[in-house]
Amino acid sequence: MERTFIMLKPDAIQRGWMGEILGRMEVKGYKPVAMKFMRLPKELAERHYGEHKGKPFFPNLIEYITSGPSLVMVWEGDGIIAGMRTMMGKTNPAEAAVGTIRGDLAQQTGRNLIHGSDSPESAKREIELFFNDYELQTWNRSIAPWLIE
Ligand code: D4T
Repeated sequence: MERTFIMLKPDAIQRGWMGEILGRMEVKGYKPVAMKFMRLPKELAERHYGEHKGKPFFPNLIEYITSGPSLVMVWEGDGIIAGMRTMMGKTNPAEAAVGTIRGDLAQQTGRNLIHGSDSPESAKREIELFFNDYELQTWNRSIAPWLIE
């Protein structure tokens, strides 16, 4: 089963959208494996967004992402990396489809509520950046056969 790294960014917390967003993931049948509520230290934020270092939006991105607590998580599901990217919608919420998290709940790229890994390689890197092995829960739920054949 595939795992992905998901982060509800400080605007999602400030705006009170944790329950709404987690609810969408739960009703889809995805399974939480780890969660931490934390304000990202600057160094961790810069490592997470290392690929964007030097771009014009980088300083604002780091300021925003370290401005308050985020909810960092690992979720598991069949094809969840692509599935979560679809559920999140395009990076720019103005272009994100109605029905997606960003399309429904956000307006600007710099306040786009949520991050999700974009590939298996990113997922592995990001999960290892934020979590130790002992923080990742391996568990099964009794309804699993009604979700995965
Ligand atoms: P994240 O990584 O936050 O899930 O966003 P995406 O994976 O959807 O998009 P990304 O890596 O291209 O961008 C990372 C992060 O930078 C912000 N950003 C991006 C910005 O403020 N201005 C921009 O022009 C771009 C491209 C938003 C998300």
